[in-house]
Amino acid sequence: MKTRAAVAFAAQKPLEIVELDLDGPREGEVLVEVKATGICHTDAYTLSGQDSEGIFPSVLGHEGAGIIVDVGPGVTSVKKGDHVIPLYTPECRECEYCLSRKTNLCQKIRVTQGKGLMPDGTPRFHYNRQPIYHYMGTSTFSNFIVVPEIAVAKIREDAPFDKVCYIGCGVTTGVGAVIWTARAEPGCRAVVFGLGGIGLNVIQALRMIGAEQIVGVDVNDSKKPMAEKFGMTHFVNPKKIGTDIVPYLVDLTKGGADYTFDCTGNVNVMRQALECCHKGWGQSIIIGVAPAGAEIQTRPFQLVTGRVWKGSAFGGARGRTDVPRIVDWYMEGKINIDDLITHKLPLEQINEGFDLMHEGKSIRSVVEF
Ligand code: NAD
Ligand code: DAO
Ligand code: ZN
Ligand code: ZN
Repeated sequence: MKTRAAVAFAAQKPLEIVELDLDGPREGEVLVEVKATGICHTDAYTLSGQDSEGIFPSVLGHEGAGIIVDVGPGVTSVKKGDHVIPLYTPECRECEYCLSRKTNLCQKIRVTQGKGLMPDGTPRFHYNRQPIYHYMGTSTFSNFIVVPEIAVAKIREDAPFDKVCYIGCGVTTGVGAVIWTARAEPGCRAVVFGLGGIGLNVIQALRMIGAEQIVGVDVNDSKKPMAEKFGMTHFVNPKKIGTDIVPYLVDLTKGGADYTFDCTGNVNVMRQALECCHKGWGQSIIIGVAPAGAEIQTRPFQLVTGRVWKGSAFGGARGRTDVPRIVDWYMEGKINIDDLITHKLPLEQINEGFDLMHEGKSIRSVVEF
């Protein structure tokens, strides 16, 4: 069949809208009609050429929602007509990683996914008979995609695609870091560094679980009103306090935070986030993705004295199990997604969505097919 897609033919070049050939689903695969997709920093990072795993030409996009329109042989967990969110972190429920119950990083299709291929080692997209590679196992900048059944979360049918597509990455990353990575408890004190799309989702999850204090830190004062709307109780702009941020935050949180979250990707901020944790038990969760080659630093005594440094990918969420729960939380009004979708665009204007993100004018732009 044919599908309309925004193709990244080369790094640092605008995406081009073309019609691709798409092979149908094979054993264990499903064909999804993508209804809406968000544009995330990671798509821009790969398009910039800095991503060592970036492959061109490819169809980017990893934050989508849509409907299954066909299934390949042997598919049992989903069927035609099901509403789904594609998962860049699949959940096979049978690999060593899934069975460990210690991680959400299912490895069942990791090798081929990293090469931009389907699990049988071939691509489903072609253009002028040349292969076009998949991206993060999802490629949601295409109107139709083929993905393994272990890489879709079945969701309720009354959930609006143009909102819940954001659960495909940003919402789950922020909300999940609080719920599944930190396992933060009611009454805790937390500091969130970076009040962009990810930080706001961390904040609303902290409010949802009943955190006592939610301190937001950002170098940009304009982030304050939205963060307050999402549950931030105190705002700190490090450029305006006139003193070292770490002792300032330790004092503000009455001895250090129980949980801190880096949502900036800046390694100096990651150090501050660790060091303003409470002695003896504070946990710092790294969510931000640092530039290629960057390294983190601290004095080991920070860890000897009980602070814990952790990372979180896709919020520690097991996609097929946890993503439908987050969709329910949205539908029940427990989390707010609507205010985070600041722009909606047709596929033809997808490059404008990237511009809005680079200019800091959007929280999330969503492309509707
Ligand atoms: P964003 O650019 O919208 O927000 C970042 C915020 O950090 C901005 O408000 C900016 O003003 C603030 N900031 C920058 N430097 C700062 C500093 N020195 N001190 C305090 N605040 C500072 O980005 P986003 O969409 O919210 O994404 C945040 C990070 O999360 C990115 O690095 C992204 O790649 C990463 N991410 C990680 C995962 C994961 O699974 N771990 C998934 C998605 C995104
Ligand atoms: O299992 O090695 C692996 C791959 C894990 C990929 C997790 C990626 C999460 C962080 C990148 C930002 C995603 C938008
Ligand atoms: Zn993303
Ligand atoms: Zn697995």
